This record gives sequence, structure tokens and C-alpha cells, in this order.
Amino acid sequence: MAKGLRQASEMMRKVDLVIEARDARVPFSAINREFERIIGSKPRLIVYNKADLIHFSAVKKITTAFKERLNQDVIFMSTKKDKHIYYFLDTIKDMAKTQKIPQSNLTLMMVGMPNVGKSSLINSMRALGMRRSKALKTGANPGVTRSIQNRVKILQNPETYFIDTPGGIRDDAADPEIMADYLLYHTKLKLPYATDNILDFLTILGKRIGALRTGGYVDITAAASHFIHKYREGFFGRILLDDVSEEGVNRFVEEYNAPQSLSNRQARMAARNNSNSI
Ligand SMILES: Nc1nc2c(ncn2[C@@H]2O[C@H](COP(=O)(O)OP(=O)(O)OP(=O)(O)O)[C@@H](O)[C@H]2O)c(=O)[nH]1
Ligand SMILES: [Mg+2]
Repeated sequence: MAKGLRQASEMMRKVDLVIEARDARVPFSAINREFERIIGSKPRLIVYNKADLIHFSAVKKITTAFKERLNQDVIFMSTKKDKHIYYFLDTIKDMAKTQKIPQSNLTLMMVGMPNVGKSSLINSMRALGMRRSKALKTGANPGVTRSIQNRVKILQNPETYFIDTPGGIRDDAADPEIMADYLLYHTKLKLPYATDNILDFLTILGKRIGALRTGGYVDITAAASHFIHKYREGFFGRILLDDVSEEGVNRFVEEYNAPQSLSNRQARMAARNNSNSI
């Protein structure tokens, strides 16, 4: 994470617009305020990707919360929907015009936490904008993009390029059993064999998928990793992990606006890094 942020920060001079990509399933809890620091005064567009994994009613609530409470515009999209990508491309063009950025050789940078779909977004824009095949590697686990990538051309007219950046941390940075426990708490109602106990759950799951060690013991870590992997792929359907009720929004806004002392911020970043690596 730190290396990715440092590299992004160094490249910032060459960038006209910054897209901060976030995961629609964790709209509040996975915000990393470090991005604001490195983006500085550059124009920023906040994009919640993977909107196909939450309900539309939540999209409205979150968009309204950001606009009315924080005066921020956020857009929701899915890399899987062409019309979202076209809308995104139009939004970028409009933003460049509003910001009076020269319309030739426009350079954008994509930043965001691991696995939110940064590289996928750029590939999708290139596919529709240039009719070109995938330029960047993507994957189901965090940490696929390892370093800042060369510019990728996404539009001919106006000539527009994207710089992809690494999200950062890899899976081994967080304990799969703890992440699985957190997920189970939020998804238990949707599972076929619902149980509150993470060990019971992982034991049943481990047996089902054949994650066994010698002697027939269930490999709990392997079962936990499998569960997290399936969640990432959207296997459990639409799951919003944050509370977007009025109360939840109030709590989020209060925390967002609270002055951030260094130690608090570091604590929050650590928590966010963990929750976002789910
Ligand atoms: N359901 C859903 N999955 C998506 C969407 N966009 C991307 N993905 C999936 O999310 C996973 C991560 O995508 P990447 O593009 O590699 O994410 P990234 O942000 O570049 O990740 P790092 O490079 O590891 O930081 C892949 O399995 C994608 O197929 C989307 O809109 N909806
Ligand atoms: Mg990537």
C-alpha cells in the first residue's frame, strides 16, 4: 500500500484528472483518506465500482448522502455494463471541459484500494473507446497490479490516456479466518447452511469442498480463503457491508468530519486496509 501511494504521488505532476475507484459494497468503511492527501488539488472523480453487487435502492441512499452531507459527487458503475462505461467516458470528457483542461493528450490516473476493479475499468474503457483488447492484467485477488503501469490509451478523440496504479496489499496481509468471520456475520442469512459459529461454518464448508489435511482434518484456513474468494466473485449475490440507514450515514459523516490526529488516522488506515482486503 505505502509503495503504491508513494509511486502514485510521484506521478501526480503529469496527471490532469484523478479517478478514485471504490468498492460499492463498502461505501463508507473502505475510504482511505490518504488518497485525498496525494491527490492534493487535482480534480478528482469518485467512482463506486461493482455496483452490480449491491441493490439499486442503496445506490440512491449513498449518492444522496455524499451529495447532501459532504457535497461530493459520486458515480456508481459496473465494468460489466457497457452503458455505464459510456456514461463514465462522457463524465470524464465533461469534467475535463469544466476544469478547462486542454482536450489533447489528456492524462488520467486511477487510484483506489486493492481489488476494487481499477484495471478492469481501464480495460473496459479501452475496449469501448478504442475497440482494443485488454491491456492490463486483472484478477480475483488483491495485489494483481504490482507497480505503476505505462499509460494506456482509452480514447482517440480527445486523445486520452490512463495510468493504472497498484492497490497494494496481498491476501497474506490479513488473517483469512478473521476476514471470513466478518463476512459470515454479514452474510449468514443468505447461506444454505447458516450458522453463527465461524468454526462450524468453515468445517462444513471445508468438508464440502474437500479442503482436508492428512488424517481427514478440515483445513480451516483453506476453507476461509475459499469463502473469501467466492465473496469477491459475487457468489453470494448482492451484499452491502455498510449500514446506509439514516443512523449509519450519520455515524459515517461524523467520523468523516472528525479531525484526524495522526495516531487515529493510522489506526483507521490499518482497520480499513484490513476490511478492504476482504
Ligand atoms: N461483479 C463485478 N466484478 C468486477 C467489476 N469490476 C471488476 N470486477 C472483478 O474484480 C476483480 C478485481 O479486478 P481488478 O481490475 O484486477 O482490480 P484492481 O483494483 O485493479 O486490483 P489490484 O490491481 O489488485 O489493486 C476481478 O476479478 C474483476 O473481474 C464489476 O463491476 N463487477
Ligand atoms: Mg489492478
